[in-house]
Amino acid sequence: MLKVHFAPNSRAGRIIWLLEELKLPYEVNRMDFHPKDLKSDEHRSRHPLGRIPVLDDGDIRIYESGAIVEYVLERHKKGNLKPDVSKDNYPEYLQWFHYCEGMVMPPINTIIVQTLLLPEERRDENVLNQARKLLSKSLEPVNQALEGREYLIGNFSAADIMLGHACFMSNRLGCVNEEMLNMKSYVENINKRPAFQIAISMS
Ligand SMILES: N[C@@H](CCC(=O)N[C@@H](CS)C(=O)NCC(=O)O)C(=O)O
Repeated sequence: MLKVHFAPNSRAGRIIWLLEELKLPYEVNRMDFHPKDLKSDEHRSRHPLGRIPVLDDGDIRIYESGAIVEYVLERHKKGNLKPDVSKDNYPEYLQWFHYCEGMVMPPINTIIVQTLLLPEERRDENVLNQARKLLSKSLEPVNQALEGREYLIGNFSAADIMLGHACFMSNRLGCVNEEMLNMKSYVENINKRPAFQIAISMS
């Protein structure tokens, strides 16, 4: 059985969301989003940096949320969350899938560090403002791509599980401004999916 090493309010939600969309059976090792769990020897033996998500599939262990999503889609072929390589929307799918960790998550990470993780005396308002600006800029092309579309490549796909999750987080951090109408309705579309609800309400 697939086993997800998980903590709430994290990218591990992407994996739960994926497995729920695909209706694949899985179990969860729930940890607290806290160094006592994530930086424990036990968890560092799963992920050298003590991060989540990590997936176990029998003897196979894999980390990096995007790699896990790809792995599950290929090894447990089920559902229709990835266009075939011959399809016109395949390049778009790849682009948005990777745009998530490449362009959107770096400023989100900085915002979380600067608002939640660092003690107040070490926070830097300039770094925070710069990250907020960069995040808004990174979201603009996503907002444009969503014009007239319910999901990133039209139909719901694993690109939404990656980038949609990051858009949801951006919105929760107050970084999707009111003019980004497509993004606002995209986040609502995601929020309506039962599999997403299971993933974000898991604690
Ligand atoms: N690029 C990695 C990022 C993994 C990552 O940084 N996960 C965060 C949770 S969203 C984490 O484990 N943070 C704990 C820490 O930084 O100590 C992925 O997509 O899996």
